Amino acid sequence: GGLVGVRCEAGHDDGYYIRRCVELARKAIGFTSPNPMVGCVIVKDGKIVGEGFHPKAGQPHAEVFALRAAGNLADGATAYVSLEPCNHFGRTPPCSEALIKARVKKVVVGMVDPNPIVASRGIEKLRNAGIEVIVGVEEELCKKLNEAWIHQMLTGKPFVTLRYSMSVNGHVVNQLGTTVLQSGGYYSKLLQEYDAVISSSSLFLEGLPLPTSKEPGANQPVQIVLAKASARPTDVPTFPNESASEFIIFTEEETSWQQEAAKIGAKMVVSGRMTLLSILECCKQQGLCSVLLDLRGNIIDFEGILREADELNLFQKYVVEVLPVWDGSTEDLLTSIPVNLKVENLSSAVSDETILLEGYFV
Ligand code: AOF
Ligand code: ZN
Repeated sequence: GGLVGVRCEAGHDDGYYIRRCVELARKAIGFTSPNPMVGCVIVKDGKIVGEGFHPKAGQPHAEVFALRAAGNLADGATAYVSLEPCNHFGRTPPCSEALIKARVKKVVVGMVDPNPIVASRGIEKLRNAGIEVIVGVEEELCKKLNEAWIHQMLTGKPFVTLRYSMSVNGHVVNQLGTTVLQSGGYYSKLLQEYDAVISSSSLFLEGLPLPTSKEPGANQPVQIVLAKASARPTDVPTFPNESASEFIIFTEEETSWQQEAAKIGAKMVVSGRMTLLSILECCKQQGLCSVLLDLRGNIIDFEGILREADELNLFQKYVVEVLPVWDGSTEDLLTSIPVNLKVENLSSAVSDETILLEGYFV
């Protein structure tokens, strides 16, 4: 009888169930904005008896789906939630009350809700009802899951990611890297996470593929097109109207694009001097909380914007794809490497694999 009173199951710890919550939450990737992604698991006697995630703003929260699935088994169970249960009447009633009503014994919370209308009130409510609450399990993972939502909740500004492809010798590569748009490619997966993607009109003039996610059933970001310096008003691009995407086109002055834009139902914004701040303000007004800036096309179009972003710290994250290509001459390299190195042999040292760099601006 050494096992008496000891759980014979795998004996998963709290972290395991919160990681499962995050996995569930991600099923709604791209679809919950302006709400966060949230997952919930109900565990009774070491077994999962109910799971749920928040599918879309306006629809029930994760806890509601998990409690529904658990039914009576929620009585005396432990609820795991990647985000603190809410305690307010928003588009849906408070989850704290739903958990109390279902008679759960314990709640394990990944992270506190930064939303000022929640901010620990859900936890307080549960504790006041005599429920044991543990806070901060796999907290980093839960924060990463909703990094964009947390940023816009705390700053009131959209979360902006800068994305570009780079040659091994450090040049921005404009034409390449299109294969990553295929289903399963990192960029295709990345795009579905964002509310909007900003690109240059030269992308269309050069016939490069539209930055849309190729994942089946994916969220498609709103296409924000900047018609800038390199786009002469007479160069009217053809916008792909088979695409299900919504378009917002920014121009500094009236162009002859209106007709083409109307065909795809695009909203035209004539802004005068185009600044990233004005573009982000527009995003905010449209309820677009996360934005990906795609540097493909003509880099000149982004010059002012990049300078502004740098000065005002408008970028949060970068995703850079280093391609196994050499861009232009070997001149830059020759100035920086020992002269006895054989430059001709360098290309063979580069693998076929691309390297992905992801990081944060501080
Ligand atoms: C939860 N579980 O699954 C989510 C929560 O307008 P509402 O009613 O959907 O409320 C939105 C706010 O509720 C959102 O800003 C965030 O603070 C919280 N989201 N809370 O307990 C969930 N999605
Ligand atoms: Zn809720």
